[in-house]
Amino acid sequence: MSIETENNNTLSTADAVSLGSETKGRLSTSGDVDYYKFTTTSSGTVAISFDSPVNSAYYNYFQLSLWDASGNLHSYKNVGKDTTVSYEGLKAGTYYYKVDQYSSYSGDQYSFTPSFTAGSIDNFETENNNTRSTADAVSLGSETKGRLSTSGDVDYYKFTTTSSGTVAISFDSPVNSAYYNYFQLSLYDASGNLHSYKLVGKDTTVSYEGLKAGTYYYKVDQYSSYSGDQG
Ligand SMILES: [Ca+2]
Ligand SMILES: [Ca+2]
Ligand SMILES: [Ca+2]
Ligand SMILES: [Ca+2]
Repeated sequence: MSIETENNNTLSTADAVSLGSETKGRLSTSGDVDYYKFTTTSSGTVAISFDSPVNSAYYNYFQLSLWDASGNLHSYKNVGKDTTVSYEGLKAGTYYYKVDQYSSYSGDQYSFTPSFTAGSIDNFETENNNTRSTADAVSLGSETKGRLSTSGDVDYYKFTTTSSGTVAISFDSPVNSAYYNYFQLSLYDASGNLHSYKLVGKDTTVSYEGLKAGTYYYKVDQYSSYSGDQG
């Protein structure tokens, strides 16, 4: 068990923590920010069990977020009670776990324990993939997982066809809404010309017909509603 040391309010002053061991901290004020860092030696999933000093299903006292070594946000979750978040698709490296206040404030002690499970990340997006030039290459016929880290995140993927034809992309949505469009799915050609787009809030397969052989870009971004869950 270890205890945070202030000031740990920035990435550069983050407290180093060990995988598999518990760390305790508290938000000294509503403006306090606590950064922790840990390093994984192979790719896989880190699950962080957060032990909250309050137990509310309605009020979010804490925002828990994970950042990579370059400062890219992986994802965040707002919580008011004990919560375990699994961060999948992490390549080996250093990560930052940030705890800060959300809409309500508790200055009582919290604790968290990160645990690591090694695994392949071949089918996960890699941030930053926010432009066509940093698009993740994906294979036809295989599944890729990603998430919108924030409502402003944009995820580009690219694939190449070797002959003319139709590409059908089956999108597995983390939400299921017939009324709200959480995602905008777009297809662009190699020159950045838009083929078409579709607004969706549930599982949807779109067939893009009449494509000539070449490289295409598939863009996933947020539309009118936001879900940061994995899709
Ligand atoms: Ca603190
Ligand atoms: Ca702090
Ligand atoms: Ca993303
Ligand atoms: Ca992205």
